[in-house]
Amino acid sequence: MKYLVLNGPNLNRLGKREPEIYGSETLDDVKRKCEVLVAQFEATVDFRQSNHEGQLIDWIHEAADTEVSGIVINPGAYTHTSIALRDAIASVDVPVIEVHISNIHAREAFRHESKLAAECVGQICGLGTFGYELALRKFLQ
Ligand code: CA2
Repeated sequence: MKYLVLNGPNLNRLGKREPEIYGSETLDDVKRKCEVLVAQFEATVDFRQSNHEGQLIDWIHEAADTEVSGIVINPGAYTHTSIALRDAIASVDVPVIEVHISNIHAREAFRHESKLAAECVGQICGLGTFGYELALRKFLQ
């Protein structure tokens, strides 16, 4: 089985600023943890990051055409704004789990709403980068 982990805007800065909100791990650290986890299940993971909405949409479409079994997405701030990403998730048969490192419900009001969550299997937030592993475990079970 192969899985796709997508990361949205600014997540390439993880571990470089705001450790009190996002922790001190870099996105490369998270990638390695995901790779180690899926290898235990003889699966593979393609871990990607983009600052561009259209690129994330193209990757979601590509997943549907390349037999990806599940997508884990941290859409970054596009979570709260992007009808286009929501439509992309709705347009594919691949199950999607939304992940946030921070607890978006305990932060500014504009972060409380997700435009994507209703089209996802579920949402994990506030559990730090462990959320990525939990989401993958759901697919791997
Ligand atoms: O908690 C999350 O994972 C978020 O998706 C992160 C987004 C934020 O807009 C969402 O509301 C919640 C922000 C990603 C930016 O990451 C940074 C990393 C290091 C320093 C500053 C920002």
